[in-house]
Amino acid sequence: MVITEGSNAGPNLTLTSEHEMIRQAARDFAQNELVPIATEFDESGDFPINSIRKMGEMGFMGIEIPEEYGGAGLDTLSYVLALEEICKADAAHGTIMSVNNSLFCHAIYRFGTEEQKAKFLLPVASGKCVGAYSLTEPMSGSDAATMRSRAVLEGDEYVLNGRKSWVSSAPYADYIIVFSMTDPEKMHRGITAFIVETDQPGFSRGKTEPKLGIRASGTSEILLENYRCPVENRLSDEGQGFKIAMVVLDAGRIGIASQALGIAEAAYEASIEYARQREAFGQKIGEFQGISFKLADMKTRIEASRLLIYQAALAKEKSKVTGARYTLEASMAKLYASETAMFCAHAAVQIHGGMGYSKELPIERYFRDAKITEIYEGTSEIQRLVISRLELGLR
Ligand code: COS
Repeated sequence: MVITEGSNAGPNLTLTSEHEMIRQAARDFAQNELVPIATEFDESGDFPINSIRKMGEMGFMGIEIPEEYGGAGLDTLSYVLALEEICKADAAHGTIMSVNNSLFCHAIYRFGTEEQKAKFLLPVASGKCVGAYSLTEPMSGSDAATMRSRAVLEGDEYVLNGRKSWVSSAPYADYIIVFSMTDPEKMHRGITAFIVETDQPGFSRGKTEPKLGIRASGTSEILLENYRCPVENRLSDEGQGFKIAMVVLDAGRIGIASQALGIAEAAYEASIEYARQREAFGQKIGEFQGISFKLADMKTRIEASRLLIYQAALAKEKSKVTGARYTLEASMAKLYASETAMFCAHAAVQIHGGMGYSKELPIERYFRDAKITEIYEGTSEIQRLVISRLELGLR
């Protein structure tokens, strides 16, 4: 992205021609391939494996991973631009893409050994296999350090036992990064990350969640019953799991912010179109201030979200060189963009009136899909906690 001196309206933030090309490629793919199937998959709740495979062929499943490890070798801005376009068409595809890129590939690329990269990153970043991430448990959500699952070292294998919940992509995932307690007395410093292969004995899937939105993204429990994980599949050292989980969630939150932006834009564009056409009391409804002010607020919040997301993407890019954390930027982007998605989807339903409530239009889907962005990968309350602690110097 190039930042130049601009008009009275402020600096011009101009995308490079390469970024424009990536955005256009993602937009064309999303509008041509995903828009036509989004409603069908939302209704069935089936995992859209065929279109996910196509996204892999397009390089969307490991955008920031170097080509030698199966990825597209692009930067974070390319990732957020592509993800926004995918989510504008269908947020469920976006969830699968975000989890694959931010939570699985990023974790293995950043913390994995060369052997782990060859075995797990290459197939997942290229989109041939699906990756997932599992931190949450039935009694451990926001309070991630209180997990009950256990991993006990026996010879050169860890024996994993426990129940993990709300694992996105789990019904289809080939590999899942699972966080488990190796030393409960050490609390968060006793958590370790493991790469679990879902075709091995001791691994099974529990109930699939009947969700309000992003219904095609596939979310289930996973059960580990004496699952034997070879030491070479441990990600980084014992006790590093909580830090890995948090570092990876920083990347994930930029992804969810981009997803939220895509949903907000879809809701906004449909609303503008409707407000231009629909008439009431002898005029276009967009001419009523009650509607036009809603549209103004939607647009303003969308553009503010975009700036926060680009700022977070640039901070992440910089961190590849400096190693500096971008927790603050990621949390602010996620908080603001997800609340913008909810605001815009809510306004879009209202602007469309009865048609906004009908399954004949995708507006009600945007409304259902938007809600999760305020919940997963850290609720809005957790983002406020993270931001305020950092600003107050408490962490
Ligand atoms: N990057 C690197 N390190 C981080 C970090 C980050 N973003 N956030 C925390 N840490 C480190 C801290 O530096 C601290 O390190 P030390 O062990 O060296 O002291 C350690 O992790 C513990 O941090 P903290 O004391 O802040 O942990 P808390 O238990 O208070 O919890 C919150 C922190 C609540 C922010 C964390 O548990 C969280 O993000 N929860 C939400 C989890 C979530 O998003 N779940 C959804 C899962 S995916 S659907």
